[in-house]
Amino acid sequence: MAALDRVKVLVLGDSGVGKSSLVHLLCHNQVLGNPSWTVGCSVDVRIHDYKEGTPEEKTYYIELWDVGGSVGSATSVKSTRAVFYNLLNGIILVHDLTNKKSSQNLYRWSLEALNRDVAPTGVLVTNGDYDHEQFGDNQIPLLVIGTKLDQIPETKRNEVLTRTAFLAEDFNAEEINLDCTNPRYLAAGSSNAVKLSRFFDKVIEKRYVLRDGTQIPGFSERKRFGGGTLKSLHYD
Ligand SMILES: Nc1nc2c(ncn2[C@@H]2O[C@H](COP(=O)(O)OP(=O)(O)O)[C@@H](O)[C@H]2O)c(=O)[nH]1
Ligand SMILES: [Mg+2]
Repeated sequence: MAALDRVKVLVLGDSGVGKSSLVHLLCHNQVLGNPSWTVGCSVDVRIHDYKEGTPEEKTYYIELWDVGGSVGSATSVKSTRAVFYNLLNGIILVHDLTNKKSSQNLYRWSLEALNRDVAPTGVLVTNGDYDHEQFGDNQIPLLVIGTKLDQIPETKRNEVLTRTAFLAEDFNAEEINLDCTNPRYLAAGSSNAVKLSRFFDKVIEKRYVLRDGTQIPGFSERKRFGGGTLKSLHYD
């Protein structure tokens, strides 16, 4: 694998929402037969064609990091988990459409990963309300994925989808709702597949931009393709 041809995307959300199932589907285009409890952190890779169909097309390795655990963990556990949050390029926030709590917890997950989980009294508490400013200056691309769409009765779909649309808007993110046990939801050419591809393109485009919006010195597409300046730089 050539240096710098990979990006790191965190997959965050409560236990049981379907992260392992989703990652398996994203990386292998197959349903995960027998999901087992994720211990610690697991990483899988999706091969992505950046700017597919254009002269700039290039294959990237998208590492999907499924960190696992609970957002309500003790501070000591959270700080251990924080090592996985280094050098992240994007975040997929996963919630279970049948479980409102898992949606609410996405605020806490994202704040934790973006290193803003600071004040215990701050944004996290107030019954679902939180400070939009917290996400205003975020430069890391986010995608919100709702799982278990198949478990929502037809009569409740509109209500649930309205709720998730607001959630995605809060994160300034695109959203995809699906059933992780059915690969049809991500079929090539479907609107979900297009959204997904656009998200990964954005992650790749923004990978040299720091959290505060500044460019990492010396890192740009021009440099990368223009000369051998970065040849000796390895990322692992
Ligand atoms: N019906 C249905 N079940 C799902 C879906 N996504 C995940 N599951 C099931 O939910 C359970 C937890 O999934 P898992 O991927 O292990 O969740 P994780 O703890 O977030 O990694 C498993 O039994 C999955 O088969 C979905 O979209 N629809
Ligand atoms: Mg898991």
